[in-house]
Amino acid sequence: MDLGQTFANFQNLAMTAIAAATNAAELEQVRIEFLGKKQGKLKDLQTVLGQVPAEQRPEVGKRFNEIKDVVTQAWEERQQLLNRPKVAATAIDLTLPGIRPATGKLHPLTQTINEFQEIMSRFGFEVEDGPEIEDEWHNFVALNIPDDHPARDPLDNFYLATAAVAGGGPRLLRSQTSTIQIRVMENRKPPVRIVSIGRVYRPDEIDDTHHLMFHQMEGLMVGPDVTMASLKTVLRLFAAAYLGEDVHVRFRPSFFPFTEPSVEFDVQRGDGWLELGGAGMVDPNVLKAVGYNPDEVSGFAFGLGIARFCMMRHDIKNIRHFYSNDLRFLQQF
Ligand code: FA5
Repeated sequence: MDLGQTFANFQNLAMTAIAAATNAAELEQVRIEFLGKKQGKLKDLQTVLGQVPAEQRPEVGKRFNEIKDVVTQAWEERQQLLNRPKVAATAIDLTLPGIRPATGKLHPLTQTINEFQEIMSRFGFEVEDGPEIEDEWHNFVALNIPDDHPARDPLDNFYLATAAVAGGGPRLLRSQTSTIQIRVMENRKPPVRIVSIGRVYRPDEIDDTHHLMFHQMEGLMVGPDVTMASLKTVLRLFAAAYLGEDVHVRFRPSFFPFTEPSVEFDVQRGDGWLELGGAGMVDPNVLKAVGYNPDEVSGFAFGLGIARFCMMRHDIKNIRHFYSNDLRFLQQF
C-alpha cells in the first residue's frame, strides 16, 4: 500500500468536505467522519500507522501529525466562519469608499477679523477684549461725551432695563469700541499700543452700508511722542496691507468729543469715497479721566468698520449679505 497516497487522499477528501459544509450540523458530521476519535478516517490512518515497520515510523508519524494539524485547523477556521453573525443585505458595507462630509468655513467677517488682528500684530499692536454690555461711564462719560450730547439719546442706543453700575451709571449695549480705550488706560500705564475688535450696537436704520449690529476695530497708541503723523502712517499702512498697495485713502476733518483734532478715514471707491472709520488724537480730557498726564504723553485712536473693509475688498454692495445666512454668498469666501 502506498502510504503517501493514502495520506494525500485523506487530506484532499477532508479539506473538500470541510469547505462544502454550509452549516454547523454539516460541519459536525465532517468532524465525526474524518476526525472522530472512535471510528473516524483519521483513526483508520492511525491504525495503518501502527503496521509500518519500526524504522519508518518516526518519519511517517511526523507526516501523519502534519496532516492531522492541517485538517484540524481548517475545520476550526470553517467553524468560526459559520458561527459569525450573518450580515443583513441592507447593512452598511464598510468596504465602500467613504463619503466626504461637507466642510464648513469661517464666516467672511471672522476671516476679516483674523486678518486684521494678524496685520496689527505685525505692526506691534496687542489684541485686547472687552464687554459688549457697558455702563455710561465707559461708553460716554470718560470719553468726554457730555450728558446732553445727541449720541447719548436713548433713541440712539440700546439701553438695558437692568440695575445701574455703582459709579458707572445705566447699562447699555456698547455703541462703539472706544469703550476699550478707557478700559485699557484705566488698567495700564503708558506706553500703550492695542487694538480691540468686537460687536457694537446702534438702532441705525438698515441700508446698504449700515446695520444695527456691526463690528469695529478700535486702535489706541499712547506714549511720549505719538503724533498725528503716526496716526496717518498706521492707517495708511493698514489700508495698504488689507486692501492692496494701490489703495487711495483720504483724511477728512471731523469731530469726535474724545479726539482733538478728529478725522474721518475714507477710501476711494469708483468715482466716490467710502467712509471706513473715525480717528484722531486722544483728547487731553480723556487722558485726564483715566489718570494719565497730558503734559507727558499723547496718543491717537481710531475706530474702523470691519464689514465696510470687507465690502471694499470683495466689492460687496450690500452689508445685509453678511447677516442673511445665504450659502450662495458665504461659499464664495
Ligand atoms: C465711531 O464709532 C468712533 N468711536 C470712531 C473713533 C474711534 C473716532 C476712536 C475717534 C477715535 P463712527 O460712528 O463714525 O465713529 O463709526 C466708525 C465706523 O464704524 C464707520 O466709519 C463705519 O465704518 C462703521 N459704522 C458706523 N455705523 C455703522 C453701521 N450702522 N453699520 C455698519 N458700520 C458702521
